[in-house]
Amino acid sequence: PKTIFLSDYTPYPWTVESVNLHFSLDPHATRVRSVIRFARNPAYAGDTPDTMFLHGEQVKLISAQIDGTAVDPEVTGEGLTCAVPAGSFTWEAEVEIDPANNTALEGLYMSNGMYCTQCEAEGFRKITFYPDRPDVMSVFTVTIDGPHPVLLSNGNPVKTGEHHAEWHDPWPKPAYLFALVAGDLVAHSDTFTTMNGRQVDLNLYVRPGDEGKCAFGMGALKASMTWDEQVYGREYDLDLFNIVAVDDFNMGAMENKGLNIFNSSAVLASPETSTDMNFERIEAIIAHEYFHNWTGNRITCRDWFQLCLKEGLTVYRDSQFTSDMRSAPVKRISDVIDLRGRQFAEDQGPLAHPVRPESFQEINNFYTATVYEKGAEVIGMLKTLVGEDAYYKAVELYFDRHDGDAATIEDWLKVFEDTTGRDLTQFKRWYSQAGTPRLSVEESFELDTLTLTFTQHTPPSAATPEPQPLVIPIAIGLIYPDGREALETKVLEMTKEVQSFRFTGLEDRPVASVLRGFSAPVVLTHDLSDADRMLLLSADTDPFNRWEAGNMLARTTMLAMIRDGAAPDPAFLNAIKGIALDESLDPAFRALMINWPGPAELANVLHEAGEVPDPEQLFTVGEQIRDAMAETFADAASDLYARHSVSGAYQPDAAQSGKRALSNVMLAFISRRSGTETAQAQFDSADNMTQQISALSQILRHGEDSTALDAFYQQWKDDRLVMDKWFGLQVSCAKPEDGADTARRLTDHPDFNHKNPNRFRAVFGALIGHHAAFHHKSGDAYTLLADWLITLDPLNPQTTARMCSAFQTWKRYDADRQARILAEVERILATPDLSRDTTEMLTRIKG
Ligand code: HT7
Ligand code: ZN
Repeated sequence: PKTIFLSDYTPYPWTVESVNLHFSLDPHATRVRSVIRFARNPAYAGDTPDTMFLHGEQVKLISAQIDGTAVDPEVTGEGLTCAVPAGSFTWEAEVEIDPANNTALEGLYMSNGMYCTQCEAEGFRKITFYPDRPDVMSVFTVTIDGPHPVLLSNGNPVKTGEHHAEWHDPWPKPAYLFALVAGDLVAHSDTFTTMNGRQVDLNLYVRPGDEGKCAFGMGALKASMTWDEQVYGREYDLDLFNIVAVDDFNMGAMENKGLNIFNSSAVLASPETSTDMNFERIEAIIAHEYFHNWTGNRITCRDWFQLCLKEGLTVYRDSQFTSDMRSAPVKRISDVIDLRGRQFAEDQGPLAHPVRPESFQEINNFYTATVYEKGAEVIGMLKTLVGEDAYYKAVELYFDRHDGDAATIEDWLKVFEDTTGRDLTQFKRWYSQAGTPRLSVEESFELDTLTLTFTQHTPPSAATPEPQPLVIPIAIGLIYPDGREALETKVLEMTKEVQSFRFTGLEDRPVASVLRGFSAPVVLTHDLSDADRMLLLSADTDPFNRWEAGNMLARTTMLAMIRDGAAPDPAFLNAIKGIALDESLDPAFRALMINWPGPAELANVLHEAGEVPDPEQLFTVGEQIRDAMAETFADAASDLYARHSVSGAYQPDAAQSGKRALSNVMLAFISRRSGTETAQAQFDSADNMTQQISALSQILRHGEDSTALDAFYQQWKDDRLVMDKWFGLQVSCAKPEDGADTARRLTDHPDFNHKNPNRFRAVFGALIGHHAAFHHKSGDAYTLLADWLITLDPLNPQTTARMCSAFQTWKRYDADRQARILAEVERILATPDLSRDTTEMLTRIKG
């Protein structure tokens, strides 16, 4: 496979002035006619070539003309090459494609009888021949003939009839933002009046039967539109904003201009079928895709190496939105848990790459936690360094200066340099260096002065063999032993490998609260005593570091159990109980405080310390901790459970969902100690999915029979999103030794369909997420996953390749597990005609 390098970028020799597309829809023989007006690109250095290359894959060329004269281009599996005239010219072509056989879900494909598209990153080339690169932007007009009542494309409708529609999108866009949908759909409609008084029609199109699951998504869309006006001054720019829900989709959603397409799991919600976590995720994804209208669509990426320009910024914006809509501390803590779990694992393993990668074989493999989540952290650091006002000024300049552009990270950083006068040369290393920096801090105290000496070190990796020091914003505060704050949050700017900061005029030796709010995505080593951590746990004014103190104590406790068989310290367990009982605190925050580090986090910590994690032992220690917690809460769990049970109508808001989170942790403690009676009662009376599924999970873990599981199936067998939960839960709740068998048995179930990514992920995502089951010493789970990846790869390379990341942590484990994983990786790699996607992932994982 060919490797593409950032350093090889050159502009396309032509600009595309306009694109007219006509679709005649047919499941196996859709015809696409294109009329594309090309002109010389003044930004192209050198003579314009006399042949033109257009991307095209799996499209059959029927006819082609240039300026009305038939031409006969040379066609390969990747595109076509054709002689072209010197100046402007018009390319016309007709091609045929086969959407019904498109199981890769990229390009134009069918899902439950409905046509839909997915063009990011390089799917448009599966629709017709085109310069399919993000820096080629054009105005699209689209006509559609098809046997469906609803025919949609980007922009504003020009004509819409029963079997014919015409759409015009006035905003120049790259082909990856093109979209088309045709189906027998129903709309949930509303309107939004923008800050300048323009009325926008809003529609959420769904399959008949799903109308009752639209109201929340529509509300989230309107809230996002208002928020982007109020916080970033961004107004929507078309007369219409459409969202379509589709069942077969590789990712969460796609920000096509004016026609967002969503995985139905990322938009459809009702109290009876969706959990609180589903509602929160849906709200965030709707916001994310909507925010892309400015950060991604109006200003797009010059090339795919700049992916973090739109994704990092948009993730940052959606996290701001969620913080504003819900609880900022809870959002921050949850984001950091997620970052450490997914992004750190990536950055510390064989798949490590910079936020802006410098080479790739398959761009679909780079929609990663590093590009998205570390990319968002980099924006957060920039904001911390320049301050709130300068941040918004710089972003305003970015919108003014680059509206309509295909931009780069250099453009992004330049607006910050121009508004603040700062030199961001060193800061830019966050975009070019892979690896998680390690930051350690040493303290010394003399008279009234505390000196903090920080050392930074980024471990070299294949992607970055010689890392250089980064600019690290370190937010700190100081707390006196009596709990008073000695210093409010202050941001230190670390630029050197080793750097000291002094704090004078102190009454007493304080405890330093370092990296408040997790102000940089680093691994911090700070040798605090347990007593110091206990102080921060009870008195830190920074909610993130309060949680972090508890998390570090929990880590230490579990590591001591693993290493020395030590019993957990009752004082610490009681301190956590004290927080759980503290009614002055948000229940959602309290629920997070009771949460102990999971086995994947512990495995990583052990690996970092040069030890080999034993998944079975990690599982046992997790069980012991849950037993100890259940004992600690023996006299309080029932009362806390009852006090936080929500009465009245279900609301998916932060207040109610926090209470449910806390009460369901108590339900777990009760079930562990006293059996499943309370869980069964909750299951029987539940009027919402959060309560029903939490109860079911306790019944599966601690109960004896499958009555509730069967009842759940009977109740929900016609709801595909709930059935995904039914599949996943059985794997998550299985005993480690039964995990692979449970997953295997579920793949034989008549409702299992590996072609549907949601169902495939329900089973195998759950298996991968069940650490002790996936890494069971038999190696059965490795083999089962490999078998199914081999089956799925020819049908859907994108989803297969993403799932391969389950194997990225192989080096952490013992020689036997390593050998078993590597054998499966080799077996997959030896499969004839393995996709480029999967080949690249596994080759990188092998190292
Ligand atoms: N920008 C989108 C990324 C994307 C995608 C979405 C659906 C299917 C395949 C895809 N490949 C890339 C989604 C986002 O970040 O908002
Ligand atoms: Zn995005």
